[in-house]
Amino acid sequence: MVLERTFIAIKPDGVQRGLVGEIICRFESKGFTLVGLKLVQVSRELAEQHYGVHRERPFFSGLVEFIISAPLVAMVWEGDGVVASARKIIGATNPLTAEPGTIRGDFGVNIGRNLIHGSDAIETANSEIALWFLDEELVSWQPSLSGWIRE
Ligand code: IDP
Ligand code: MG
Repeated sequence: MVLERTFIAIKPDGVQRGLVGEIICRFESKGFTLVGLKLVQVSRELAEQHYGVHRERPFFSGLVEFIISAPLVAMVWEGDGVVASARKIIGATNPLTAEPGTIRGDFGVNIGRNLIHGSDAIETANSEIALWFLDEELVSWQPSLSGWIRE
């Protein structure tokens, strides 16, 4: 397995609903390593850039307004296969169809309030990490438990 990094954001609804600890816990308990973390009041420019691929979609303007409406928690998580695994932990885009046991499946009921973002591929992860974090904001470290988490 190749050690990967992915960009995860707890959206404003997750922060407002007091789910930051619960959501971080899902990734920590799984065995992934937190290498970047900050609370951000996002600018319109950053939100539009982050969701640029959806610019032509009908929900785009509402999505940008939502993302800039209150602080979000931006994170980078590291681990074997973390990009695809994080998407599984997060669950399907629509919380109503997301499986129980996933973050969206356990805590959400509406596609416009689906609590969390996770990069959808390794290249996307790399560009999102570069968009949201400066190099010096990311910390490479070896958890002392790592020998009990991976061979
Ligand atoms: P993803 O977050 O699971 O990758 P995408 O299709 O990339 O889902 O959509 C990005 C975000 O846009 C979703 O997480 C959600 O917040 C929002 N979104 C997607 N589809 C809709 C919709 O039909 N109505 C409202 N918001 C939507
Ligand atoms: Mg997406």
